[in-house]
Amino acid sequence: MESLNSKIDYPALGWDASFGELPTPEAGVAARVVTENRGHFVVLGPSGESAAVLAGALRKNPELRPAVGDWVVMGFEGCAGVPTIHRVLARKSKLSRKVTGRMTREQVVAANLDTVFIVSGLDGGRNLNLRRIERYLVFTWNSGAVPVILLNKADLHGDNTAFVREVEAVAGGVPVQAVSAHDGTGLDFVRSYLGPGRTIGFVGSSGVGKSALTNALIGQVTQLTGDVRQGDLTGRHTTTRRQLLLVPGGGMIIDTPGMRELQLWSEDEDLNDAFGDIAAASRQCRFKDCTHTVEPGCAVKGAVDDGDIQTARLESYHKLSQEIEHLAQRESYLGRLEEKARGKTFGKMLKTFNKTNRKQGGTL
Ligand SMILES: Nc1nc2c(ncn2[C@@H]2O[C@H](COP(=O)(O)OP(=O)(O)OP(=O)(O)O)[C@@H](O)[C@H]2O)c(=O)[nH]1
Ligand SMILES: [Mg+2]
Ligand SMILES: [Zn+2]
Repeated sequence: MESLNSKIDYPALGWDASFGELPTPEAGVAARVVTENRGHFVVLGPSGESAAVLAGALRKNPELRPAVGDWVVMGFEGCAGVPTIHRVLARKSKLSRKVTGRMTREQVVAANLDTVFIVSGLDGGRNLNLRRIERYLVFTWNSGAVPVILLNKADLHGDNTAFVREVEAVAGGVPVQAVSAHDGTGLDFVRSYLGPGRTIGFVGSSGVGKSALTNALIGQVTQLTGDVRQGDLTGRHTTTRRQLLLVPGGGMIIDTPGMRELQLWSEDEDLNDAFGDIAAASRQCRFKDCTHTVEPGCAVKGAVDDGDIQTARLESYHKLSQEIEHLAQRESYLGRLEEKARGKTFGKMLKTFNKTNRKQGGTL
């Protein structure tokens, strides 16, 4: 029997050697997650786009669940021929944040991206927030995908050089490009990251124009944008679901809803990637474990005094650093709790075992 897997152009959809061999027909069919809505998935597989459901094991464990952009293996044994997703293949990159609220859990925003575009809007000062860009850089460096910064709505100004320079100062070498979804400025730059098999993603606050850029690159209105005001949309995010879309010339875009609150799921390493200037200066601090707050001989504070690093940037670094440390503490605390709980369950098991055994004349 010819494998169903051979009927689609997997490489064009982003499949590469890092995902291993395509599954044999007996093992299932590989497909890519296009979107998800309350446990209902849409995947792109050999029969085009289709609905898919999760196998029980994945439904029960949030950590095993697929995200948009994931490659999954599905079977057709389920009810009425709806494919069942059995497992998620190891990701080559993943954009993760902490779930909102008090829970300490990872939420995978999108998977298997090659490039993540951090989008800001040039409409008024409110959206060009350097501190927010720094936060998004730490978020993106963690993903394993390459970050690029886009300043959208360039059509609102004659000359955007000053904006680009201002952002370059906090970008740590990440490219910064002024673009416009409306007049097409800079779109060729974005297109240079697309092409068969390449997946890009747009992240950033609500209203910066992620969906407008998506539409401009696809060449037709696929995504609803903020100017389409339907009574019940007012005051809410226009895009409500993450979605993978095919670009006619090759490549894919994952459009995401703006995040009201981006809580990090990152590590110190990501912070150093995003704050290369501070990381470099810190190597000259007198103390190896310098916190760049009160220590004498702190080269980072020296750089601030010299005007090489802005005070606001160092403050931003401290804030994000504390957030990452707090997250690490919560994680290890929860890990310890879990261990304890497991220990307790084991203790209980042992007790029951010994009780039954005693009755039968022996203990462990
Ligand atoms: N002037 C100008 N306006 C733009 C541009 N791109 C987007 N807009 C406008 O900005 C508003 C928001 O655009 P969207 O594409 O919906 O923004 P979004 O980032 O997708 O927002 P969410 O889906 O809510 O996260 C709309 O009114 C767009 O018309 C641009 O390049 N220039
Ligand atoms: Mg949108
Ligand atoms: Zn220091």
